[in-house]
Amino acid sequence: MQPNSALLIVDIQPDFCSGGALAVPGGETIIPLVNKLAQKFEIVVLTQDWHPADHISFAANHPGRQPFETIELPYGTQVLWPTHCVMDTPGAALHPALHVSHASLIQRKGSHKNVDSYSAFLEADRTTKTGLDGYLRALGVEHLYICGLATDFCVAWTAEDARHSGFAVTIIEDACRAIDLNGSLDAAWARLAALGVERISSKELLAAPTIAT
Ligand code: VGL
Ligand code: ZN
Repeated sequence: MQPNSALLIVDIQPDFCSGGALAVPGGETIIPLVNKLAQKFEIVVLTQDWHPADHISFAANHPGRQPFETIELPYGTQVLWPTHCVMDTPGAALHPALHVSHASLIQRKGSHKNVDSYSAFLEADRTTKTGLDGYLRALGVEHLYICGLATDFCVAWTAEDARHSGFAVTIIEDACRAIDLNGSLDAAWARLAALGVERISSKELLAAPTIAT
């Protein structure tokens, strides 16, 4: 691989896997592949969805509201989720089957009570930065490969913001799984294509002697 490429592994946590609070269908099935892909990269960053129990994105914190309904917040429309990835609970841990010891950074997100953060770069108010942009730039990263959960939310929003920040972005399609809520997966792919986000299969990536940048 070229040192100006990095792998970003999004939200592989028990709450997004079978039996979890916000299970993404087949979420855990990508983990062996993600472990293998990570070996191709010198620079690997993990993200971790990490909410306080009173987080604004939880339906349980809006009396009379049900999970998967939407509400309007000062920063826009917010999907109300089942309570998930509450900081310091087992469901919020990095998944125990994930073996990426050489990852240099764990970027947490969604920790501010009043704002969600699907993106690993910019919170849902579209103003508050996580700092990930500066970290990657300081390492000389120009091309981001992204995999993880969920394709249509945290992977997609992260990929969009990465493009807006000027990175080349490639999503490793079969190393992701989607929630697919009311057509969210098709909508996400359309937005990503319009921004010039590339898609690649893990087979293609693993076969490449070096990663083209
Ligand atoms: C996610 C919904 C709420 C994700 C996180 O990781 O895609 N989705 N929080
Ligand atoms: Zn969340």
